[in-house]
Amino acid sequence: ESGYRLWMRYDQINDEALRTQYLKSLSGIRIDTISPTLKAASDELGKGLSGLLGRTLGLSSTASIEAGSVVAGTPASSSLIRGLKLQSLAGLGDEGYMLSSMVHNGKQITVIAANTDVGVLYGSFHLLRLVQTQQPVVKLSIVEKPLLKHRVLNHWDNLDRTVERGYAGFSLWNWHLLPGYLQQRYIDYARANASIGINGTVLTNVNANSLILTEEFLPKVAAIANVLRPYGIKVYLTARFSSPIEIGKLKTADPLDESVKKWWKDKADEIYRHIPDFGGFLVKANSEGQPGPQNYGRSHAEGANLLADALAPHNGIVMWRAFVYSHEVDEDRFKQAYNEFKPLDGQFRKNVLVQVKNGPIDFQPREPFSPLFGAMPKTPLMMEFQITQEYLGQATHLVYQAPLYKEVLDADTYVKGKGSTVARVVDGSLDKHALSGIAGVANIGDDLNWTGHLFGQSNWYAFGRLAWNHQLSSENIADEWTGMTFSNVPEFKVSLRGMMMKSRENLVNYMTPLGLHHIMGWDHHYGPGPWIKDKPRMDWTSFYYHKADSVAIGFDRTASGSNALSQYSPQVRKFYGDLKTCPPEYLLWFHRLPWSHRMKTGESLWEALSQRYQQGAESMDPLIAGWNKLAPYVDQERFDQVRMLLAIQKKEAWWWHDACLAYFQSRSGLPFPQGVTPPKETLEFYESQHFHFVPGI
Ligand code: BDP
Repeated sequence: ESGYRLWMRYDQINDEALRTQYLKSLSGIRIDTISPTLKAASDELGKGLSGLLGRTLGLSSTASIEAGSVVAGTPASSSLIRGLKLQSLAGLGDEGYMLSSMVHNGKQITVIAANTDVGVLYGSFHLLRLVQTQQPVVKLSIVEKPLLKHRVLNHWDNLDRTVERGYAGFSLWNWHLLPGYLQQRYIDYARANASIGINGTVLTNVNANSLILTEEFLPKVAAIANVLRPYGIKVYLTARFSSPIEIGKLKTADPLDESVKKWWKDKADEIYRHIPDFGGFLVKANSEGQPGPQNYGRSHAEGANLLADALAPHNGIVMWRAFVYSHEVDEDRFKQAYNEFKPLDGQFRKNVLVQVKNGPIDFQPREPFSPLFGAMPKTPLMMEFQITQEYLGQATHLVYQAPLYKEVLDADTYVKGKGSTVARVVDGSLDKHALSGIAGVANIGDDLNWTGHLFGQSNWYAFGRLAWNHQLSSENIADEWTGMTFSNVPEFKVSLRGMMMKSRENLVNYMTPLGLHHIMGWDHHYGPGPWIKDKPRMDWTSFYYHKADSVAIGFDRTASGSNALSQYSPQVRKFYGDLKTCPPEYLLWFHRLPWSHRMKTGESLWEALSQRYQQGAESMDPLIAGWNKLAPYVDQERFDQVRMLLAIQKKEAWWWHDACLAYFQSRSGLPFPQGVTPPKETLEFYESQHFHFVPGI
């Protein structure tokens, strides 16, 4: 058991009584017309229920309806569903579904109904999830529809199959063998995504290569799109802004130039000839050396609109990233995306979403929410989370990220009074946008278990579930995932939930406690590097963010410092700006404080910082002991995968502890408080560590 089957394992339920009970309600499947999507649904139901219930279920388009039949379809695909005249379908849109226990001609049946085939597919996965997690399937009355429209994975995959910030092997997309050879993995990827409602995927890196837009690659992209289509997944590509020059032989890529406009229009037409339901473009422009409209003195809006106009006739969208920070480092990097984008509010075409990273800097273990959320009411803002663990221990640390995602989604911007959460900005309900979306930078590669660390699967899963419904709790998502991936034994689930729920905070403690941020190793971002200073850009160093000296530590973002807090609404500004209310988790994000600063606990800042590092590193022992206790519930191979990685994680957690404490003590000059283990080696030792190979750069 390598982990390849993800959460779609469908092994027979051990408890015979339970199986018998399920078989009473789920004894055969009837799906009438078979479109590719309904075939996917019926295959999944057939395979899943037969596996779980240990009996091959009759699957038919003509079978008579018996007690226990599962009837799945839309009013268009099934005369039976049409005949039921289901009222709730009206409110379900084109992706929602209902699961209902009903009596039909005196027989108890289960209905999976939707307005569209993909709704039926989503409903089928929901029914399977209920059985996989051993929930009752009688008296069902479930109505679901997604809160967000575009639920998209972003692959940072290069055409040579390396993956930027990817720690799970090489890219899934085998460009060399496409379009002729279609791996089973593409189908399983589609199944996994459909099972959690992901409906789009950007195949290529945001640091884009224009070759993907040529006739050499488009047939390959079309082949992938053909595999994903039945599963309701649209394909998107990253568009390199200078493509008209690089592959179009034009002299300019100026968005206001007529030949450039025509080039993109023709390019869009060409792409849609290959892929009639192509989703659109994701663009990183004028950021970290990528070309963009500013090369021609044009704004981000002018750049985005150029592409939006080319895609509009085909109903494509542009996801334009707000991850920008300028060449001049005189302004706090925290403020730059807001400064550049806020003035453009209202200038984007209707088919543009501005895609904003969750925090103002870059996917740190903890960031306050980006102040752009709430600041651009006239523009739909798309959330960008990172599923791949660039700054969260890469593929060796067990970190369940749902709590991180939830923390951001549930944060209150207060822009329209209390309750103006980031989630409501993103789902469009706050400012009444029809377009809405969320993106997750994928952690998927060609490793046998897809994500490098088995628990990376939980983050892919959690991302999808929250993209569908951001109101779900992290605990429930963890329970679903563990039940489907490992075991439904209650003690097992409770223990694992506890371990998963603590994992992110533990990591914050051993990496960046009390609001420290961006203190990782240079370039590869592997391991600690709080000493990093004197690099070509100040805001790529660690020192820029913590500024620790013999007196104080932290980044003053209040009015006496960079005043980045002014980008938030007054309530948020006050909350973080006032030392009386600022939670310790965000302290050094917003305040520069003397080492002697008294925390609410009575400890000094130095003591608190040291203790958090200690707590973080020490948290590894209970985690390891906890996992070892779960051995009886997990097969050997997957158990060992996690066990070995936990040992590496423990070493690395102590490495963070030791290196950071050695460094910060060299600044504070203070003794380690009681109970804090002094670093094993000297600061020079930690600084001298070099790594010849770290994946994902
Ligand atoms: C940073 C990564 C870099 C990405 C960049 C981005 O270090 O590899 O290209 O973000 O999001 O997190 O564009």
